[in-house]
Amino acid sequence: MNKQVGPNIVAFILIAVTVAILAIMPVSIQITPNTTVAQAATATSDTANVAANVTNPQPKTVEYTLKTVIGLTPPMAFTGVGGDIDGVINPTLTANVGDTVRITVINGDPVMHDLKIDEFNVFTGELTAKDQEAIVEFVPDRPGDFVYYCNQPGHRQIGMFGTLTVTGEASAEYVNAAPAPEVAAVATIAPAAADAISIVRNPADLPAPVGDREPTDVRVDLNAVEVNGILADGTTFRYFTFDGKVPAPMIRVRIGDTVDLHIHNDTTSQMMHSIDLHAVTGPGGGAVYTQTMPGEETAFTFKALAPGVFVYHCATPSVAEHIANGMFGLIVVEPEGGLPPVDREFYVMQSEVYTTEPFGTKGNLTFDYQAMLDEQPQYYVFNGAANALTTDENALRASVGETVRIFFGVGGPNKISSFHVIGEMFDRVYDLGSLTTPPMTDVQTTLVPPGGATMVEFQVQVPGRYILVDHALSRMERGLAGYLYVDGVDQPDIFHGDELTPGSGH
Ligand SMILES: [Cu+2]
Repeated sequence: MNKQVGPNIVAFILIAVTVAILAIMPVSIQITPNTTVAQAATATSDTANVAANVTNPQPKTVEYTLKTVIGLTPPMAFTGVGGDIDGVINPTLTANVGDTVRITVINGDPVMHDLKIDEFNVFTGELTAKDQEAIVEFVPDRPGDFVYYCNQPGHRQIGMFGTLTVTGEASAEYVNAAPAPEVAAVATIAPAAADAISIVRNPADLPAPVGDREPTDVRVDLNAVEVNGILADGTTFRYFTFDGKVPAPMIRVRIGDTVDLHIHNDTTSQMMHSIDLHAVTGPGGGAVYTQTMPGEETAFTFKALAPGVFVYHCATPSVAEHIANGMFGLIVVEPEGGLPPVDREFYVMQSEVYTTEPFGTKGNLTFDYQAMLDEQPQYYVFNGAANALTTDENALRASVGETVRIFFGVGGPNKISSFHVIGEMFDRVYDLGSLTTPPMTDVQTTLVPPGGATMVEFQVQVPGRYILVDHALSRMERGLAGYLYVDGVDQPDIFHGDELTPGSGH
């Protein structure tokens, strides 16, 4: 087209011709069950599109329907519904530049999904209920292969994506568009969730020792439930939990026990959940048989073959996300004859919380998937929340002369803990949670890997406040601390000093 002479006149003629062509076309021609050519009203509404039509075919409306599917290969995907793409997993969608592309997305399960195409600002919003539908409509302005995908954490990574192939020439509008000005993102933080509950498990909340008994059958029921929880004072976060607390309930059995393990996923859940117990000998530690939809229940049995302190966790993709959001606990398999008796037992687990907003931000914080991939948490926590075990309600308590045992595990998902109690040594460390290896004695700090645990024992001999930390002490500034209060009479032969800071145990 010669742009030197009368572009307005040329545009007018083109509009007229286009309108004339459209006028003699049926409003809607069914080409395939899934592809409709409709009157493209927008094509005549501005000259830019008209210019594009010179090199591109007549704009048409292209319709596709995609349904989410779980449990095939890949484990999560979109499947085509109707037309040429019927039954095709993650089908390639095609369109020309200038076409109106209409995609209907049906949620095929009660798990939260969506559909996004970054380049065209396409987003269905979150689909939370089974059979919920959303329709997106857009006009691609440039050719290329573009990815459509589910934006829920981990879903794209395990297969929920496909290609939209656009052919033709880029529209004049796209070619001539000035670069978009950089707009600084304005962070908007939602107010703290009004229904947020404490998700902190009290460290004294653990089952009684198994003791000396014969092997038996044990049934364990866990309920996966997603809740708004209190992460810090004035700060809330969406947690994934087993039974509403972090860590999940300690499971305590004996070697030789047969465990009948049931996972129920709460009807209010928006995710699948499952379980992988490190005490299990079998596929996925149970995860293969327990991918559980909201409102459903799964079960499997296993025999506890080895004694030890083992981590268990949700193993639904993104596994790291489900762990970071609170789905982990310990299963203690006691040896024959049980564990040596102690005066106090405690249950403490460390994990990281990945939020978009910086540490200390008030309001309802959002999970940051990229920060998790980068292993850059904002919070480090014992038992689920910032400084959770420093409160009067949840601190550890013992008396002078008593022997304390701490089952300590790291959910992670990513960071090793250098577990230490300020003001004490561990008399015994059952390193890496092994109960068949003789314990190390007189240890200051012990390493506990993600997905690992330890059992430490020590006698408390001097009253005061002791502080549980990860001796990577920067993490104390991000919420990682717990108090052990020891009451009783002073022991000046062991420790004597004039207290400078009231209440400080070190
Ligand atoms: Cu889960």
